[in-house]
Amino acid sequence: MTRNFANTLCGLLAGSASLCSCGTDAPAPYGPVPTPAQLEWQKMETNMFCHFGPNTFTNAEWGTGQEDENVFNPTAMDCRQWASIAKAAGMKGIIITAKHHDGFCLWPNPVSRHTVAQSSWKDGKGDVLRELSDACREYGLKFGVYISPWDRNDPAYGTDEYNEVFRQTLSSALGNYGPVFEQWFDGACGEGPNGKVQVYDWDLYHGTVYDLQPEAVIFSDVGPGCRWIGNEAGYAGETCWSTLDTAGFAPGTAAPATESLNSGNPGGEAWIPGEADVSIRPGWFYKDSENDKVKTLSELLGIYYASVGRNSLLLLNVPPDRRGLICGTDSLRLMEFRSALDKIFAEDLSDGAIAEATSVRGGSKRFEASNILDDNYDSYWAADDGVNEASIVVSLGGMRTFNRIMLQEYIPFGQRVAEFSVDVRDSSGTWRRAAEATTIGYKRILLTDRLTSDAVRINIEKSFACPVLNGFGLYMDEITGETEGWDEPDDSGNVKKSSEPLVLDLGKTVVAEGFYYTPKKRGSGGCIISYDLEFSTDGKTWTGMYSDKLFENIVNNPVRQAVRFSEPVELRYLRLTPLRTSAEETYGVSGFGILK
Ligand code: FUL
Repeated sequence: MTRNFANTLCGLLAGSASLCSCGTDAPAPYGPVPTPAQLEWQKMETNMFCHFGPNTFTNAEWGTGQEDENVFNPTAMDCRQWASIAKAAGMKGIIITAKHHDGFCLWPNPVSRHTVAQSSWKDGKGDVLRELSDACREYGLKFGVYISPWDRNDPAYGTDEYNEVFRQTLSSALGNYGPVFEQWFDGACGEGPNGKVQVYDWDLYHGTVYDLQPEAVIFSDVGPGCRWIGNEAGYAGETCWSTLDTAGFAPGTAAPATESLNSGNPGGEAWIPGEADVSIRPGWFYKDSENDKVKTLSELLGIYYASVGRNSLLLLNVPPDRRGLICGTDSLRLMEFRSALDKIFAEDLSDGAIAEATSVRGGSKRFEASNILDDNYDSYWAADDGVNEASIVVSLGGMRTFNRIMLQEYIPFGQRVAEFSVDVRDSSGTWRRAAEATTIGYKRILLTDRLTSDAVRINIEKSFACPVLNGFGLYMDEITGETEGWDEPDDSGNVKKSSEPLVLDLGKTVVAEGFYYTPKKRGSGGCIISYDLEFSTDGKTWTGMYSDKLFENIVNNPVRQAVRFSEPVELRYLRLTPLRTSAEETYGVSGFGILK
């Protein structure tokens, strides 16, 4: 009790980078560090995105701006329903598309003639921002807004005058609905109704946000609060720095390369952590036609591990339907997602463990290794200055079986670790390598095989300054289906001729519940769009499973495609024959296997 209290106090002092009176000084911060608002934001981990507007009623993804205001007419809108679902799903905040590219404002924006006030919805008296911000407050959620600078409706778009109109738009949305935790700026910049492209005045926009909402974290391709993760599929890089170099870059076409956004820049000049935005459906806006394409539980878990588990926030879009409600399919999936996460992370198998490090800063109890095992965010292990390689052995006090290893760096002192590995000790007392990785950051979750061990060794192999860790956990995920096949972790996969089928030989007959195909990153080399799939137990007699089947949306979103069979099948061989590919002569492949 006393020690924890002392730790908390020291941690708090250390967090504000002051010296502590406990003997040895806390480590000096390394490089840029998060502001208090960025730190609070990082701890939110998962938030809900709501794309809602005229597109919901026209099946469009990008409205033209010419839509009649009366198109927006939700029949039973209830933002309390959105908030209660988000809360039950464990989300910490909701971000709403207050204005998408079509320019329609979900609140009565006095500087626009294209808003809810001009619609007959609620006789022009409706205000989605009012209802949602109230609902968020009631449910203890934070409230955020997406406001697109690109405006296909505003006649001034493309002129200097528009920057002033947009400033007033921001003021009206940010000044009247209470605290806004995140301002989401899309970098899109197309032509306006006058045929002209706008030169955005980002300094003016940012200044306006900070005047009204000093605590808001501003999202864009280059921050300044947080950054786009470089894809709309919800995955951060295996390496993911919260630091980014932004000199010479701007949101939109002048953004850094998507690799930089995905991985950040080691030693980057500014603290701009990643946010992975992804929709629970193929599109961002609700469409009846996509009700059967809501992401599966295992896809959502995969996204969670690849975002929150890789030092990024997850912003999961759950678009309300034409009634103005989140539909049953989506809310049910969210509840499955939450209960799966609760189940996986319910028991930390390192509870009761003992930790010892090769270096403890100043030999002080305040920095000892066991600090990574408690639940106090501000108590941490730190090595001595100049010690950039160190190990911690966590003794579990008995054999434990797990397949997820969670680590946290104490980011108030910056992000330091660039390479690390984890070993486990098996029943014969032999240490075996379980995982090797690069960055940790606020949170890293390593996915391993099922391991049974009585001790875990964390080896920090390269750190830009003495390592500082504050969290560790071991978990068993029995829910995410195991796979067998192959995946190229570094995406060094093949490019094959379109006429060449992909054949998998598992070496023995197994029961498969589906299969997966992963194109190369960003679809390089092209990807398979439609295909035939056959299976066989002997490699001679083949049975057709699918003919001319589509990988939907694969061209825009070239990520791993997981297809579940209607019933399990016994097979040893699987043959995927491309019928149509996005590049004429070739297709890329970095993964192909079965789902079990
Ligand atoms: C993109 C937009 O163009 C999409 O419509 C969507 O809003 C997504 C979150 O950001 O850049």
